[in-house]
This record gives sequence, structure tokens and C-alpha cells, in this order.
Amino acid sequence: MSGTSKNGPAKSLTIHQDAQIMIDKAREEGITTVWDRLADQQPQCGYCALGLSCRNCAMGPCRIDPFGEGPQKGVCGADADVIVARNLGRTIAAGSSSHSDHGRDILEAFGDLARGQATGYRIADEGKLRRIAAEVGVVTEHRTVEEVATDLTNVLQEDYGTRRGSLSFVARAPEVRRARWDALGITPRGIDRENVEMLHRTHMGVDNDYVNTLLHALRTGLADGWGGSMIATELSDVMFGTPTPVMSEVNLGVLKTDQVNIAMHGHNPLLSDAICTAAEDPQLVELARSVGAKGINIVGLCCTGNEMLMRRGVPMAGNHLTQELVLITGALEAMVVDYQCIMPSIVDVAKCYHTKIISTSDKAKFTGATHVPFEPEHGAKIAEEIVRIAVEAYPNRNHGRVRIPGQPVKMMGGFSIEAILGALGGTPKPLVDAIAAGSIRGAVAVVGCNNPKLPQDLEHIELTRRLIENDILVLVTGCAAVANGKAGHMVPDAAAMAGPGLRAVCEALGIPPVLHVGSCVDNSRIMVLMAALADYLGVDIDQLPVAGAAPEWYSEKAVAIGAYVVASGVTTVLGVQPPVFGSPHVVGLLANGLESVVGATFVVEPDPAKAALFIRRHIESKRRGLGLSCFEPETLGIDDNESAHTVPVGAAVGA
Ligand code: XCC
Ligand code: SF4
Repeated sequence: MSGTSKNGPAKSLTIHQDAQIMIDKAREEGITTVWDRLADQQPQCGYCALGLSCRNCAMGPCRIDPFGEGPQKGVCGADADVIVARNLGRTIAAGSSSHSDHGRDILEAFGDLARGQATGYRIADEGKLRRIAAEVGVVTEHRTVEEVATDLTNVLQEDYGTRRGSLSFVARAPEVRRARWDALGITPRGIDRENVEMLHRTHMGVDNDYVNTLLHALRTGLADGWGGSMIATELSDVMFGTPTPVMSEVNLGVLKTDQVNIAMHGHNPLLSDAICTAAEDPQLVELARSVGAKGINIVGLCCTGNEMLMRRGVPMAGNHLTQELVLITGALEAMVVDYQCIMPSIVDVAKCYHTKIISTSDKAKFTGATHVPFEPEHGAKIAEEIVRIAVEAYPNRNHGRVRIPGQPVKMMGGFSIEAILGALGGTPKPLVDAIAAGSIRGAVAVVGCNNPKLPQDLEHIELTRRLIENDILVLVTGCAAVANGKAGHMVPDAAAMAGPGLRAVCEALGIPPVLHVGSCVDNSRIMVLMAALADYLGVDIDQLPVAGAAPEWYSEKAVAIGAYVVASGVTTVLGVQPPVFGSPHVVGLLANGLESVVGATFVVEPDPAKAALFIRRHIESKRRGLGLSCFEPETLGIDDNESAHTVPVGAAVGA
């Protein structure tokens, strides 16, 4: 069945009007979307939802009966604990591998650039190159950029292998944190190594102790956050520029009725940066005019979009659940994809229009799409070819079917840690002072995806709004950033939505209360900031008044992020249940046991009001631990909607 309203009205599926209009258009035109397919999948498998199914070998597949009546062991003898832990470990390895392989692609292109073998790229931030190189032990004085870049490439390549005791950037974590990782045996040694070891351990008959498996799962996550993702972020900054605050726009209204529209979707900035450059090429702009368009309009989706927005201010069409809807506008000449989070369904949806789907990574082909393999050596030329294909599709557009809904919303991006510290005058001191004074209670990273099981963006927006109202600074990445952008939370004027303390700080600095820190690999930036704050205060990360949240997560990458954020000492609230509830032991470890091990835990709370309340209590208890003025956590939440500044006088106690 396609195009029906078996899911209920569009406004129950997404909170945004642009998306609602497109869902209705899809239904009118008989086009199937993610929400229809989710309905078709009901009921989804209960064993899998609990993590209790295993198909790791051919004696299986096996499942454990959660009610204790049916089988309690797989054919090999694995119980619920082992099966749930193994499944979670593999999920984290898949997520970590995705980020890290993206990092490798950037690193290889960076190596090509260092050797003079990449076209269309340059070292955009030589200062950062020399800073990172010196940090990992490369000699930088009296040496050319190329020499330094080549040596840096070699050092970081080794981080992927098996020859290290610890990854290069792990040295950025506070010493106390590193000592804790060492004591637990979870210091990440090699990026690929930890991922491979996780696959090995979860083969039948290897690691049959769920605690041991989960500890390695944390190490696998750490290899992502302080390894692959961090390499992706840092080298992208060196090659494409370290982001600085920039204004842009967001939602489907960024498409133009009279221009060639190209949407860049996926995660890797190598290609999208080259496309942005090609779209300004006078010959291609002239070609667009010759086919009747007024110009070439590049827009972003998901994290490729975040990369372009952070560095170039390129407008953002939407987040994960917008990827089909942008096609349904009928106004897109091409959707150019690299990898990750790209639904195979876009090829089917695009067939209903004139839109070309252009895949570019040999790792990520889509049957029915046009494949233009991207190689950094010929980056500029390939980008031109892709833009040309899009321009040539413009005459096929059926203008009668085009519907571009709504007006774009302004949003600010570009808050790299360098930019945040820059805005603070070069040190964390003003932020620490504001936190110590209590005008800012703490900081929360709201990150992650959309998931069609929840109304699109509702949880992101509700949670963030409650946090900023209570003087908690919010840092956002990935699809959470786009959600907040659409909601108008990411302009300096949004300071008016914040509590009085946060509002005053934002107004003094001219920044929004919700800061766009970048794509999902850029969650590594948040780790760098946490380390800087902890070092400045002389404490460990788990003592900071901070938390993480992934309200609408769906992807394996999000689980890897959660693993390294928690292993780094930041308690993280998930809005969607992970498939672990088939093992009370695993749940107990993740929700409680980890507290004494890494000083942070996972919390599952789908209700954004309750999640906000939990986070506020958590932050106040961390403030108390640091001897800062705090509201007694127990006094919060008598009314879920209350804001800190409305807490009765007397609830606040001095240090
Ligand atoms: Fe993907 Fe990064 Fe999730 Fe969005 S937030 S759906 S992972 S694009 Ni990373
Ligand atoms: Fe079944 Fe064990 Fe094989 Fe998993 S590894 S499929 S539980 S026999």
C-alpha cells in the first residue's frame, strides 16, 4: 500500500509545516515514504527489540524467551546476557567503523594533498595543521606545510593500525580520565583494531562474559570518539577551514523555484566542498542560464549539510526524515550522496520526478542511481561533471508539480571549539565563571538523529527548550542541530527564550543559547571542550555539570557516540529504547553499574519533560559536587514545566 494515511495525519508524524505539506503531497501523488514502510513493518519483532535474538552462527538463529517459559539459552548455550551484550557490541563496532572509515577517507585525501596529488583542495588552516602536528610529536619548525602534513598523515595512519598502546588524541583527555581507562583496560589502542576485536569477541565461543564484552564495547566507542571521529573533524578543519560563526537558513524553503537545485546528502565533506566550488564556476552558471535557470542553488541534508553550513553557510534543507520529502518538492535536479543515513528509498522516490540521484562513493552504490566515482586526485573535475549533470536535468523539471513549502528560518552555525573559546577571549574562564556564578547552570549536548517512531523533531525541540529556559547551555550536532535550527532556537534573538542567566551571557556575546557544533563526527569537538573545561578546573570530566542526550536516535553510529560519551564521563539520556532490555544484567550495568566504573551512565527517557527534569537534577548534583551554588536536586520538578528561575526562593543553597 502506498500513499495512504494509515499513519494518521501528517501533523502527527512531524512538527514542521514544510514536512507536513510534503507528506500530504506524497499521499496525493501515491508515493511511499518512511512512515508508510514503518506502518507496514508492524508489529516489529519483539525478540529483536529486546536484543534477545542471535544469528551469529549457523547453529542458530536463536532467541531467548523473555517470559522465562521458552528457551533461555541459544543452541551454543549463550544466555540473554551474552546475546544482548554481543549484539550491543556489534552495533557499537558498526557505528564506530562508519565514523572511523569516514575519517580514513579524509586522512587519505589529506595524504594525497600533502604529496601534491589532490586537485581542488588546499590547506585552509595552516595554524591548526601545525598545532595538531606539534601535539602528536611531529617537528614543525623550519619545515614546509607539505612536510608537516606528510608526517602528520603517517602518525594518524598508525592510529588505525595495531602497533600503538594508545591513540594520538587520547592524550587530550584529562590525565585522571586516562588513568581510569588504563585501570579498566579500555584505553583504545588502534581504531581498526578495536572494531576488529569486537567482531572477533562476538564470534561464537569467544567472549562469553557480558561485563567483559561491554567493557570492550566502551573501548570500541572510545576508538571512535577520540580516534576516527576526531581525525575526521580535525583534518576537515585543516583542509576546509575551522568553522567560525556564520548565518544560514534552514527548511525546505531554501529550495529555489527558478534555479537548479542540488542537495548534498551524507557525511563526508570531501565531495561537497568541491561541489560548492564548482557551483560558482562561471561556465556552469552560464550553462544554467542557457537552460532557463537563474542560477545554481546548493543545499545540504543531514551531516554533509552540517559540514557545508558550518564552514560556508550553505543553506540546510533538512535532517534525516526530510530526505524523501525534499525530493517530493519536485524542485530538485540532483541529490548527490556520499554515505551513511541515505535511505535506499530515495531512488524510488526520485523516479517519480526528474531528479537524478548521483552516488559518488564506491563503498555506497545505489541500484538505479547514476554513479560518478569520486577521487580526491580529480576532485575539482568530478565536481564539475556532477554539477553539469544536475544543470542538464533542469529542462526536464515539471514546473506544474513543483511545491516548495514555506519560508526558510534563519540559523547560525560555526561553533567549533576554537570559535567558542575565541568568543570567550581565548580561554574557558568566562564560561567557567558563568557556570560557577550560576548564571549558566551547566551544558548539555543534544545530538543524534530522527526516528520515524517519534514525531520528527518534537523531542529535540521540547527537551532543548526546557534546558535553555533553565539556564542550561545547549550544544547541538547532527540532525538535532537541524531540528533546533528549524525551530528558531539558533539565532542570537533566541536568547530571549533562555532563562535570565543564560540570556544575559548570550546577549553579551551575541550568540544563540543553542550552539551548532557541527556534524556527528564533530561530537568529538564536544569531547575536546569537556577535556578543556575539566583541565581548567583540575577535575575529571565526570565531575562537570554536563550531560548528553540523543532524543531521537536511530543509527548504529549514535550508539557508538553514546558509548564514548558515557565512557568519557558524561551521563547520556536516550529518547528511544536501545535493544538491551532482554537482559536485566546488561541494563543494570549500563544504567547503574557504569557509574562506579566511568562515572556516568545511560538513561532511557522518551518523555522530553522528564528527560529535562532528570538532566537538571543531574547538573545540580554535579554542581554540588564541585562546591558550586546549587538547587537541591530533590526540590526540582514539583511542577515539570517550571523553570529554575521560578524555583521558590530558599531552594537555592550557597556553596
Ligand atoms: Fe544520520 Fe549524521 Fe543520525 Fe542524522 S544524526 S540521522 S546518524 S545524519 Ni548523526
Ligand atoms: Fe545461536 Fe549461539 Fe549461534 Fe547465536 S552464536 S546463533 S546463540 S548458537
